[in-house]
Amino acid sequence: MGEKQVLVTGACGEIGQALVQELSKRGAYRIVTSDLAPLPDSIKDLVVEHVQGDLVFKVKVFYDYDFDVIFHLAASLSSKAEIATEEAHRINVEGTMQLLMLAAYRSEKYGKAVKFIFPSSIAAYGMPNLEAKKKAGRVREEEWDSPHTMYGCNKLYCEKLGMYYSRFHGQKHLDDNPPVMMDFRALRFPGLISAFTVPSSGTSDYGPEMLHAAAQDQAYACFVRPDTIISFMAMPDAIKSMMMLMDAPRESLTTNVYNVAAFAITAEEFRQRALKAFPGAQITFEPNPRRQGIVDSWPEDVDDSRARKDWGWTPDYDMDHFFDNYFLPEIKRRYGK
Ligand code: AKB
Repeated sequence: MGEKQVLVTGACGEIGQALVQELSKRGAYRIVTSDLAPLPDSIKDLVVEHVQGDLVFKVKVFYDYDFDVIFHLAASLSSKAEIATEEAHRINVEGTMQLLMLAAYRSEKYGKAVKFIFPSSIAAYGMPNLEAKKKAGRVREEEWDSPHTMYGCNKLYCEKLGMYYSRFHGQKHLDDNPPVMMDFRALRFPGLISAFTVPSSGTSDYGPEMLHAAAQDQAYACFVRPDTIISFMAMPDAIKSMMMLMDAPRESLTTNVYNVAAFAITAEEFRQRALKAFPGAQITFEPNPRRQGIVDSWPEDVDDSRARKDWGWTPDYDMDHFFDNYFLPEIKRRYGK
């Protein structure tokens, strides 16, 4: 089988770098990337072409490319999006819309369904208060979909746009010979943690920030309360889920949007794990009301049984395995401990 042509937007971000490395390791992809920034050294040599700049304006460059798969990762994350709402809307919604239109156009014109893999997020949910959050426990895809943040609204709306372009665009599905439609597949990720990169501008960042700070003997003031709980996932599992969803036969998919989960953990549990690994770690709690409010509106955990049933999803890393066999060994190596 020949090489598949893949576009990865937001390639310089945490998910982008890890995804490009995985695609390159697999070896059957011609990887094109885009981002506002130049490519970092970690992936520079793995990519055949990088288009630098604002996707909203750059997307026209891609109209002649025969992409098999588009991973659309470029986004303004939740904390930043809450401050710069208009910019977030432009990046998160207009950028996505432009790319969906491209995928829909290419699919219909050339009769080949472009796969569009879209990382959505637990930010698409909105729990009205802590009592409801505790009572709800693990939430399903169709529950509690009233996000409290600009970023969450953007993600939820773009899921709907993806469904529209892949199923109903132009209402041509009602024709006798409907055209080939693009193939939209979204994953709702929890907070992600990489041992190799540190996140920025998100609100689940307190978990990875705390651990990376502890490993470098830096004091860390956590911006949420100790009892704050949401689900997290190891970056290798996030990449695994994207590859599995990409590979899943279309007939096996019963929906366009899938939760994926690994382990729910409190901020205090993060602190205890950090102290166990780095006994001198200085971790305090100084909750920021706005960021606390955002995390409190996200569910404790998500129900990913639909992904498990439809495409065999299961994470490799539960909480113990994540700390003992991925994060701590890698991070100790990274910071020379
Ligand atoms: C963020 O904090 O904005 C993201 C997310 C949970 O979607 N990491």
